[in-house]
Amino acid sequence: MARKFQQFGPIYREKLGVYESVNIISPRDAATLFQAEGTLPERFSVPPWVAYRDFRNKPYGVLLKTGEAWRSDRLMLNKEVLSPQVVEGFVPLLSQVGEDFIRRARAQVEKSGRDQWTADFTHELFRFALESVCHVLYGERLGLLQDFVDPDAQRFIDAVSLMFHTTSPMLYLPPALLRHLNTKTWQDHVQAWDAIFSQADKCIQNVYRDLRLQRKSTKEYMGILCNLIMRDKLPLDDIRASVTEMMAGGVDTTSMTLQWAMFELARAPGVQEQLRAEVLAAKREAAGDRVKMLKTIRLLKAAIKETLRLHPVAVTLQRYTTQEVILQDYCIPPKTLVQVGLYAMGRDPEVFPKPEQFRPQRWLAAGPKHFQGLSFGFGPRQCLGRRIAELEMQLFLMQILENFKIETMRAVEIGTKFDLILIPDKPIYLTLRPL
Ligand code: HEM
Ligand code: 2DC
Repeated sequence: MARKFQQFGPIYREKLGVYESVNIISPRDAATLFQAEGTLPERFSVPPWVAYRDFRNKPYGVLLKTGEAWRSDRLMLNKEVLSPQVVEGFVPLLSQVGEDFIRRARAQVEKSGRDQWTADFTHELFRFALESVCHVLYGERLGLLQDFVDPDAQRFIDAVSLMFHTTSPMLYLPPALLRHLNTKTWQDHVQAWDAIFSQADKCIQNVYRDLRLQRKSTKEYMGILCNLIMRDKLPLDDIRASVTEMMAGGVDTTSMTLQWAMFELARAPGVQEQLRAEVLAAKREAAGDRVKMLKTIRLLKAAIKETLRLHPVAVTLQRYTTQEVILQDYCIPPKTLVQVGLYAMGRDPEVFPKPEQFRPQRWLAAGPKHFQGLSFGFGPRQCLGRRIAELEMQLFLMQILENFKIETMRAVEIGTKFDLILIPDKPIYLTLRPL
């Protein structure tokens, strides 16, 4: 897309399989698009995901619902997943998982006998991310940061990666055709979703049973699922559909972003030291209180934004226009799919001077940042897991910086690959060295 914007300018039209879209890159055009999105925004509905649910007769969660059905589910979910009061309650749960990661890292350092832990952290971070999202969803630990990993949990992780991987070759084919063609990719895709749904169902059934048998202590935070069930405002099937989506959406997204963040910090030791100084000062001032610390670590938050600028999870954001929208000298008719080239925007020198430089400070400098930080999308349809993801990543990086120096062995250039979400095109080797 970056190349096409160069060739055709900031607005171009493209045909993708059977779908047509208008692609834009400038924050100003993105602003115009989102300001006209109304109360029921719709994005491109990933056809293989829709096809699977129709094939197996599974209900849609918020990810795929549209119209009023989407809105009523989403409003209920927002209260338990995004609202500031509830979100503060996630801090102890996510810190605990982070502490376990640190403990595990120390054990690995011990084991190496070389005062360091060098590895491709992909799978460690997948387990960390699944453990984190499950702790807030179900109020329970899976124990994935121990030496023995539950094979069911590992199957879930593998299924999510396979689900993403098999989506991209079928991305622009109509749902009905996918089933009809019955390719190997489609079969793998169905298997992957089957594994995702059955594993999520087990977790959900466990919580439901504990709740019925009053085995859940009502003193501590009981988890998002429990609270949704007890509120009794959403049918159980709808709760299940959206909780399954959150469980699946919580693995590759935050873990890949954390991997990129550590990679960038390893390559920019000066920035890493600045962040560490900020975190240690915050820790002293807040006497270790994580909720307080989170209010003062501005540069760390900027570093996460900066990571997502260079390495967004979503290559584009999309909306269907509901009315005529004027972008520069183009008139876009209603019902047009418009894509904001998030990856291309993050690397556009017109928007971000010296875009190749990892410089968290740019987010704290004076000047307009209008519609520049769009990594989680925008408005009522933005990422439902945003607050969970942000907190999880902030706490993880805080704890890593307090304990380890992050280094990278070689100066290998790592590119980006489209695997439905954007991921590194080769393994990233990182070293954690105790401070
Ligand atoms: C939607 C990014 C983590 C669950 C989205 C969208 C983006 C995004 C760009 C589309 C938003 C839009 O169209 O405006 C990210 C990034 C993440 C992340 C960058 C982490 C670094 C998560 C996590 C969860 C999650 C941890 C689950 C807890 C969802 C769901 C939707 C969504 C359910 C669909 C919401 C709806 O349609 O109402 N995410 N995400 N995401 N995300 Fe995330
Ligand atoms: C993929 O052209 C490229 O957050 C397409 O947690 C346009 C498109 C549409 C929707 C995007 C998708 C892209 C990338 C992955 C996203 C998805 C919306 C939500 C999803 C960004 C850019 C993601 C990863 C969710 C996934 C939850 C799922 C596992 C149940």
